[in-house]
Amino acid sequence: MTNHKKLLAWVEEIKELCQPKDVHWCDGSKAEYDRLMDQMVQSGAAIRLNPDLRPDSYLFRSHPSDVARVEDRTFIASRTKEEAGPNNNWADPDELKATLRGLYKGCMQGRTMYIIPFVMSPLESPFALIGIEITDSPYVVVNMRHMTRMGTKVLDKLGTDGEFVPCLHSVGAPLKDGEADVAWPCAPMEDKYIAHFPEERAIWSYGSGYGGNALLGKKCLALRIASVKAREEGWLAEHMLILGLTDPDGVKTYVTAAFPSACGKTNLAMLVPTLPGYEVETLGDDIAWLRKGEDGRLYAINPEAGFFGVAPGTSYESNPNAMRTIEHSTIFTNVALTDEGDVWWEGIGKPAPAHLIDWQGNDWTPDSDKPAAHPNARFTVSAAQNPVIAKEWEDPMGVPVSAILLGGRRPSTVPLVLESKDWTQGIFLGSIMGSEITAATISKNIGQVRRDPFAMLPFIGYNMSDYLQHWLDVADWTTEDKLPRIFHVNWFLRDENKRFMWPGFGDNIRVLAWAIKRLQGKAEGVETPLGYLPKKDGIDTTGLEVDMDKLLTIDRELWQQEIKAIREHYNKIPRMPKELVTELEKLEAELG
Ligand code: GTP
Ligand code: SPV
Ligand code: MN
Repeated sequence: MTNHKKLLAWVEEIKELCQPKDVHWCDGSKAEYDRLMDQMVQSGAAIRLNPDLRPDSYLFRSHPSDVARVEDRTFIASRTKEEAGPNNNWADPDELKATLRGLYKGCMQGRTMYIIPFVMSPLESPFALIGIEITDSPYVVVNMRHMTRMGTKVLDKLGTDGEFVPCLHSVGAPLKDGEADVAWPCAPMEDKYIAHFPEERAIWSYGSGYGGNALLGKKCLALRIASVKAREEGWLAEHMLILGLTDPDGVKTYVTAAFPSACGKTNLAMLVPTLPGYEVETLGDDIAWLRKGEDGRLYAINPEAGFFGVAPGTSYESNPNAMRTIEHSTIFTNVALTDEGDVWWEGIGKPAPAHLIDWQGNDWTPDSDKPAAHPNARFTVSAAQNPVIAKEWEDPMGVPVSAILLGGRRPSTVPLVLESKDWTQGIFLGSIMGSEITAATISKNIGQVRRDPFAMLPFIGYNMSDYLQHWLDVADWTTEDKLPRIFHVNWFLRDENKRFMWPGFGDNIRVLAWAIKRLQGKAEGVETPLGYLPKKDGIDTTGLEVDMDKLLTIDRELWQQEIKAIREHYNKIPRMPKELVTELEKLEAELG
């Protein structure tokens, strides 16, 4: 097992606090995974899907109150409120710990405490961050096996005194003697806490079993804690996909893209181009860590090992590579179950069968007025199963990035694509990013546009003004020619009938192709106050019926309203970096 004194002492402390019925150190093996799945099928927590249709795959249904990240219950407990910033819920670390200790006391009674040694980034990467998640959820264990590199090999790497981030998780549902368990134990909303202690680099999560609330390597460690570390050490931890794009000349370019939750990262990362001669390969679909390499360029690495992807809308037409990835050995959560024992969801590309069991376990027919799958239903699967995974995706040093895309869901105002004139304007475009809120977070305001700088609003572990300054400072790390170029995209413009004006998905290659041509000096841009737009025929639309005039407009009236909204957003962030305020003033003078 381990002789790591600090780890053993911590495990002992948590055992005493949480009082589990027993303790299991996870070795990360497939045998262990299978055993846990068998137990969960036995207990009714999991359903084994029909092995002829979906081999080695399982369905879980969460409690209806525990279906997504809980931003209102997520806390950054830095020493001061100022360090957490206006973008975070702050709590005094000592007070929060006292509250949480009260909740953790005896919280694992009747349950097994699992110890999951895991690493974010390939084990051998010099940038790897090791975490130890203690959890009372076997569902978390099996998900972590797909999403991270985990098990004994991580303990070996940790040795007797290696550094690790302690990640404590409980579903917050102790079992009394003889009390039967429920399929998805969790605590009521007001008792849920996703707590981060950035100074001491610790994560304490209580009361939720779902996604980023519970798989603590992902948003909690690889983004919130990592972003704090990154700022101190001079790198970036970002909510970005990483893809490799080979053009018809055989030139391969690496691109990252920051889109908010449920805004198209997984889809773009696996895109099947509709333009001949182009090829896209995946390196990551959700998180990128960016560092300066020896040659002065920015290198991106995906710290994760799997995909926790949105199921609804995923079909052989929209995202064939995701569909192939999840043909076997996949965990599904909150999708619908067919009578044959396979999965179904809205937008899977097949009409709904006459009968299904919906995500809450109830009978469902096409007459039902509720969706059969929850809008934030997800699949968990190992990235290695993706047929277009890049062979270099586990390169311990990462890949050099030539372009960064920013984007969100904007039904109007923001054109299909823009290129920033320079780094500062690019960071400005990142700072004003807006997007409709999606079902990836529990919110009363789904569909409303909110400002989500760099798609990191829920994931920056410190003050947003310092975060934006950190992005501006990247310009001082290297020379301008080595910095990635920054583009802003919007796949989600709608016409007066609320229909999408851009086909999206595989056709997004047409925008990527323009971006690559810009890098190569092969496409002209039309200068606007917001950056360069493509020329009228700059984007290859062969075979499409689209209104490029509308897709590439900067409407003055809409932008006057937009600038007011941006001003309000800026006013809510004290200490906004001066360079960005100057950018806004320029825009106000030119468009306002
Ligand atoms: P997270 O995992 O929450 O971070 O989401 P993500 O950014 O990876 O989003 P994902 O690719 O899973 O897409 C979310 C939803 O948007 C799915 O229902 C997709 O079908 C839909 N979507 C993705 N790309 C496009 C696009 O180009 N156009 C349109 N109209 N919808 C898209
Ligand atoms: C997101 O919400 O951005 C996700 C899903 O990628 S979760 O892991 O729940 O954060
Ligand atoms: Mn995400």
